Amino acid sequence: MNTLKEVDPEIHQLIAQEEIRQRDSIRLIPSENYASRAVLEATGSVLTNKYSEGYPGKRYYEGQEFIDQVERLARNRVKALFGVDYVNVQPYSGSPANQAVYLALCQPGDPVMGMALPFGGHLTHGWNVNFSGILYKSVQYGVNRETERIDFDEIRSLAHEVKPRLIFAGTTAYPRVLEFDRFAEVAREVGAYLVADIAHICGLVVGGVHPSPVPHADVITSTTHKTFRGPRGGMVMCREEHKRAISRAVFPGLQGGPHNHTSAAIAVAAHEAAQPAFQQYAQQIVKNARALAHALQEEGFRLVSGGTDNHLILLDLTPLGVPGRPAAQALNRAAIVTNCNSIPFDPRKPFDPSGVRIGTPAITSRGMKEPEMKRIAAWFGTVVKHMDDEDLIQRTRSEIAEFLKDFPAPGLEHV
Ligand code: DSN
Repeated sequence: MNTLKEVDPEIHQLIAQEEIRQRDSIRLIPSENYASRAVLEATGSVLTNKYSEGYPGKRYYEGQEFIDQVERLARNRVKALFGVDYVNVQPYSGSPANQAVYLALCQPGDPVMGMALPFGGHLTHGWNVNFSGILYKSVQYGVNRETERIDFDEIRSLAHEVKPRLIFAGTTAYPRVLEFDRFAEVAREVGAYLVADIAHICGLVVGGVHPSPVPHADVITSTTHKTFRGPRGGMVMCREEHKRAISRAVFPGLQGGPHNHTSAAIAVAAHEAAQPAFQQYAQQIVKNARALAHALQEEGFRLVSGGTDNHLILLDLTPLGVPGRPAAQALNRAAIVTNCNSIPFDPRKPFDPSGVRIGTPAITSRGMKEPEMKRIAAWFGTVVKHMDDEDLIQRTRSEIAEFLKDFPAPGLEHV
């Protein structure tokens, strides 16, 4: 980044500081990761200079001979990874990908169903302050109070009452397997489209450690920067019958020119995800999450739903008498980065919730395995139980800085 340093030392300095922060912390936010150097290079390439409204072979501007090849490669590689009929890599991120689905399949005012945000859904699955809850008649489902798992009896009875046009199956804070076959059964019964939003679990599906939605869902959306380890971006996959509606919804329905640098980086990430090492990576994410969950239980933490099947753990701090936000802030001071999060039926407010959400994608990218999960759980427990002991927090931070030297983070080559 020598040129940047010379031209804009202020921004250079901030990027360098952020890089050091990413290097020197245990990053447990389950939706974050470390993209590879190759993905970062494609993202920072001259493809950012080109406009390409349209699709490969049918563009509105000239000069697309290389851009068309880039976008075709991205699409074909993702198609091969998932075994789907059609892939669109143009959505700017996950929310625009979901917007495209509504635009393609629904009319404003249509009934739709998705998981409520406080139960682990996403804003775009019909939450009331989001376009999806404002423009559509959204009915939300949650989880069962006892099991803290998705309750298909509830979903079925709601779906029969509401007759939704589409049902979203997707989560951002749910530690269990998403049973796409059972969602599809309900969707079929009521004549709804099933939309699987696999943003969080994309890499796990590719790695074969989470069931694929492909045989069950009409449309699949995802971000590309979470477990998939690509650039910040989005994609929509669908069956042949929805290809035209989805592609028209993305462009010209919602967007102008695609971000070609992002398409290229998605192609690179798909290439990396096709290597055998990626399967091992995905398996290790899940093994690490189980090991971390187990070690945290031994530290006395209550885990929502009692454990995890995927990359994510949701902790209820109520039994410790500690709210989520100050705990997450104390952890951050010790260089353990998490986010506070609502738990199912949370009596506290979303901005000051009872839980903390963590996950293993980023630490697994650094090569950590089960023994490291025990150490992380021990530091985690110490900090949360002694949140006001700043000396202890700073000592923990120093120990963590030493520990991290053995686990270089992919992509961070400037520091
Ligand atoms: N913001 C993402 C997450 O953290 O889960 C969801 O899009």
